[in-house]
Amino acid sequence: MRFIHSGSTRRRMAVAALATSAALVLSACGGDTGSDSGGEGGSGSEGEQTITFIPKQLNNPYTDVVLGGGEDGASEAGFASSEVVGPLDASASSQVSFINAETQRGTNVIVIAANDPDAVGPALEEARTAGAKIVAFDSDTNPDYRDLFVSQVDAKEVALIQLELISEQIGGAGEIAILSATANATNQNEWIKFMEEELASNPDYAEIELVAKVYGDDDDTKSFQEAQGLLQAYPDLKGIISPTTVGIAATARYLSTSEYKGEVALTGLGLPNEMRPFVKDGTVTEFALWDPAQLGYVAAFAGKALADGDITGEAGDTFEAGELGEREIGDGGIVLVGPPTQFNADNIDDYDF
Ligand code: RAM
Repeated sequence: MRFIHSGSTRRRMAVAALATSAALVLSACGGDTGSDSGGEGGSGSEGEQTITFIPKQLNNPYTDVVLGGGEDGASEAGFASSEVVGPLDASASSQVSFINAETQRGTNVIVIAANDPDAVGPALEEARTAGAKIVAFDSDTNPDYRDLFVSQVDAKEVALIQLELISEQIGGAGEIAILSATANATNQNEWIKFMEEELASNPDYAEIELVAKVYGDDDDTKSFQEAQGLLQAYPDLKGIISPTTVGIAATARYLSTSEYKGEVALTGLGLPNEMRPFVKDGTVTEFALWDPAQLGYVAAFAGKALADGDITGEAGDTFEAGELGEREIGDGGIVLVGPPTQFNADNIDDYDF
């Protein structure tokens, strides 16, 4: 499994922690910062193209791993410069001003993990009119606003893995809750929708009841408090699914020092490095995730293929994604990265991200 965690990734974390204003711009590949592509947008010639990543938020360790891969991909794909800009919170409209700034600068490719599928729409439309190619990754925009979406894993598969894990961990019966990120996030809502459909239709889950959905906004403190609130509100709760790396880590931290440790199951999507202590101390049995670095890496190559005019984002288009090989665009303009891995006490030490 490919994994990239460069020094520059750690540098970015440090800068993000210091940032006090909404705007943050970092040059990753060196060279200029896109100013000489002025207004040409997607027409920049090969070797002069610029790419900017706009994650959901900067102060999120998951984002950091994704962008480490993005930075490597951008440099290997041949972008002249690669940058990361973005908000410090994942609220619906927090990315709009960053998109507008990239349009002004004439950035050739904008890679975005949308905090809201529609709030970013008008700004992305303006960017496209100016010539930019739009790659959504991690969390899709409304498909009208992007050229393609690089998805970690098939959304239904992500949902089903988490249900299988929680069902195993609670013996197939009892009350469960979902602790999500923000209420607007496309990826979270897609996964939750598939989980609810499966709970309602799969007889294996007939005795599992989803009693609550709460939102920690991918904020550590809020997620911790939401976890605490769930346990207070639902004394019979048997398990929590948290399909967000921030949420699962905060919930694990809460459970680990509470009377519920080992009693209330917790699974979802987590970073092995954050979850390791909670697997070792018995708070968590098993959880899942894909390799986040691959997501950024493939998105960069997809952006280059779009900017070069090699692909348009149509189903059936293919492009080379460096050391990860050829990728094909599927229905809905979706490129799958995957596969997901399940982490437990037996294998967690084999992973370093
Ligand atoms: C969080 C974010 C992100 C999601 C991961 C699993 O960091 O919500 O969008 O893909 O978790």
